[in-house]
Amino acid sequence: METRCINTIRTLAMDAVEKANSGHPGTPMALAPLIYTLWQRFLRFDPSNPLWPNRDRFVLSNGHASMLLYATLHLAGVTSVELPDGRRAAAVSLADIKRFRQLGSPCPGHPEYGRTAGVETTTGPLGQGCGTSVGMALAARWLGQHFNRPGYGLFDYRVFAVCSDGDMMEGVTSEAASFAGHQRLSNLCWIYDNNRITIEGDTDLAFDEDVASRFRAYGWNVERVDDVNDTQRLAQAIERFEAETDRPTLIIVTSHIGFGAPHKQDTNAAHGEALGEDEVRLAKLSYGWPQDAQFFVPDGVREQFAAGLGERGRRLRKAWDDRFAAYCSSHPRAGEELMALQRRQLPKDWAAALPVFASDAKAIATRNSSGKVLNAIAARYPWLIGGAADLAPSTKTTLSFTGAGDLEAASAGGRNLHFGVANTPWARSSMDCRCRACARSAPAS
Ligand SMILES: Cc1ncc(C[n+]2csc(CCOP(=O)(O)OP(=O)(O)O)c2C)c(N)n1
Repeated sequence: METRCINTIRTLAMDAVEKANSGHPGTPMALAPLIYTLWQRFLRFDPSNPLWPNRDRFVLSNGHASMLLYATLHLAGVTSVELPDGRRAAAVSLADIKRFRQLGSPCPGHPEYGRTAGVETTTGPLGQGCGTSVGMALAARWLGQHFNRPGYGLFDYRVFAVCSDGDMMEGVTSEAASFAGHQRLSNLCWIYDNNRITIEGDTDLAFDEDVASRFRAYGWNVERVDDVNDTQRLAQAIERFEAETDRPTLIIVTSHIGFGAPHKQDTNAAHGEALGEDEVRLAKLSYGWPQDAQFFVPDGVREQFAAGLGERGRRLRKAWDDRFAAYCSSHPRAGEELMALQRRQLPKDWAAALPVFASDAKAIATRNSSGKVLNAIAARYPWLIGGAADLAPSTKTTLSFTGAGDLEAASAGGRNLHFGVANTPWARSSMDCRCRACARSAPAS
């Protein structure tokens, strides 16, 4: 049944790319065993409630392999918005998969946050998902530190990001990984698809660094799995990640792009275009699949996901809901705060102590007035966290009120984030980004 589920992901991806005559079949074909193992055996995620606050986050940083995620969201029965009769529609139906890459489809070429339930962040520009995942892991730890109370462990979710050779080449990935190591984010797991193929050909063209040594130097735990089809080894590596307590984990997995396609496996021809009818048939033959069937989901596959991921996620989410209800009785203020955060509402009194500056000849530098305003707001806005790329003394963005503190591994509930001299698209990612883009794309709950 495991093989059947994995091959269903592979063939749905191949068929969707074939129908669209555009997209990336090779990496979903290669990584199907990985996503199956991770989601089915480990991910704490309730398909019937994809916004449950303590869910594990899954990020596909190599967003071009989007069919890997869409096929899984479909088979796992992830639901989206609530219909008028209380039922919930599928986040990705089989009909949606048949409309892969078409205008308005929940299955765009690259995953887009806010368009498809179960897509935790927009990816496509390589490196971006890696970076964002660091912000997510930092947020998870902050939430735990801020909201957990004795007897009420509300937040302990993990963040998994799948990344590719291209991600590893991108500079932002290095910045984010270095910072994650510094912050000792043991709730963060990256899984690197080491297939040694990019668009122009073999990675030898441009990339011979020792990735494992680089990440060890960043302070990460590094695991290796020599064959992505060995789901036992994959599971063991993920278990070792789960046992880590003070450093992030990188799992380097060797895979074969276009796995099973006799003429295209291990070549860049499997990267970014439809395989072609004949090659698809031959790949299906190699899986023992009916060659003429398209978008075929065999009996038992959806049920298998429901019995594994679905059952585990439902149980965990329900236990969390009960715990949160009790938490709200014992700690009503914190409970309200958490609800406001989830709803992206500002605290009621956030503007109660705003300073007023006289408009007179004795001017005050705007960075100084800005710093005072920021502090006046932040003192009443517990989840306002920030930093300034090593410039806080200059930009006056340090939060200096009593209890603000630094956000470090040893003080994970702090408010000042020292992220160094970094480019930081990743720092903008955590739990309550209020930029226009995020506000626009907030998923319907
Ligand atoms: C920042 C950025 N530059 C370039 C691209 C275009 N692009 C898409 S995939 C890719 C590389 C593909 O190689 P790899 O990352 O190893 O993915 P795989 O072929 O294994 O799926 C490139 C250069 C991109 N998506 N993002």
